[in-house]
Amino acid sequence: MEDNNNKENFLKRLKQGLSRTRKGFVKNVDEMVFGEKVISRDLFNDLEEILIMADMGPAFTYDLIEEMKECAKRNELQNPGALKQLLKNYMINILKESEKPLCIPHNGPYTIMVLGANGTGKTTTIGKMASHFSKAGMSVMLVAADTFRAAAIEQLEIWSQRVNAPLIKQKMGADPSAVVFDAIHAAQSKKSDVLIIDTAGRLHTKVNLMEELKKTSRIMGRELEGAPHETLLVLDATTGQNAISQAKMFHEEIGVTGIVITKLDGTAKGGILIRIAREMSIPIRYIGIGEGLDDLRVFKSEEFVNALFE
Ligand SMILES: Nc1nc2c(ncn2[C@@H]2O[C@H](COP(=O)(O)OP(=O)(O)OP(=O)(O)O)[C@@H](O)[C@H]2O)c(=O)[nH]1
Ligand SMILES: [Mg+2]
Repeated sequence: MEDNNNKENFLKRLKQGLSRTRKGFVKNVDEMVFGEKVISRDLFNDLEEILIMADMGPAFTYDLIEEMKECAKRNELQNPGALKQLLKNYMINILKESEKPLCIPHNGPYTIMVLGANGTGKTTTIGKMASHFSKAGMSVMLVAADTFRAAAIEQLEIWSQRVNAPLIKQKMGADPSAVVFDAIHAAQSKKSDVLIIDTAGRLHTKVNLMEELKKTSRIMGRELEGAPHETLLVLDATTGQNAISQAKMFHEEIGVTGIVITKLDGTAKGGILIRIAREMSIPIRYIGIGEGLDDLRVFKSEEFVNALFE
């Protein structure tokens, strides 16, 4: 995943993946900026509208425009091009705060409980992460704790075969806490480095879902100190504002330690990363830009912003 050839390929795909966000945002900024000769009040108004449309969020937009006005007053914005550079730097600075890659220690099993609303990409992300960790030389075990749907267990099983990682499962309808109980003991006896737990995105009610996730997390902590070491929330970028509400809800209920943002390839709402970074102080661990095994990337702020602007 990290060698040069792969890196180049990924950057190409990242740029391609972000093309819809770029078209809806950077292109507008470019048109606005090149259409103007001087920095004017209208320019700020136009920029404000573009930022809001790209889902950057009102807080970020307000701060940025204020900062730009200050710079303009100090004559630091000589031309609209300088304004674009300022925007880019501002985005990188905000996103940098959220750039804290997962660091897996050697004294495993390191347990990652994956949460998220239905269809956000949990199971797919788990498959990609398992492949990423295996390539880095770690032994990975997967856990089918989404026992609500038979298809969910089968889907994870396909990934487990694809990435050659053992799967711990029980029948549909089994208690997820019982599945993770087994899994933790299996991972300890097999000396697995990483244990990744897939959970349900939907139950009969939201209250049931939250209670079940809390219980699963509690049982893990009881069986293994510090577990789950990472509570990883998967958000679908195409859902824009909804992703923010989900982040707030899961964080309040369960406590989230890391975020993955998927489907950046299918949306013009890439600005959602800015909102997450600005409004939630939770690290963004990975971004997803496609359905394939290699379409997951450790989040790097500068790489992301550069890919967006190039
Ligand atoms: N384009 C694109 N599709 C993705 C990405 N990640 C996941 N998907 C697709 O999104 C769909 C749902 O993914 P799943 O992994 O099944 O989602 P889930 O959260 O496990 O869903 P439930 O188990 O039903 O809650 C699948 O068709 C995936 O292939 C991504 O980064 N880009
Ligand atoms: Mg799933």
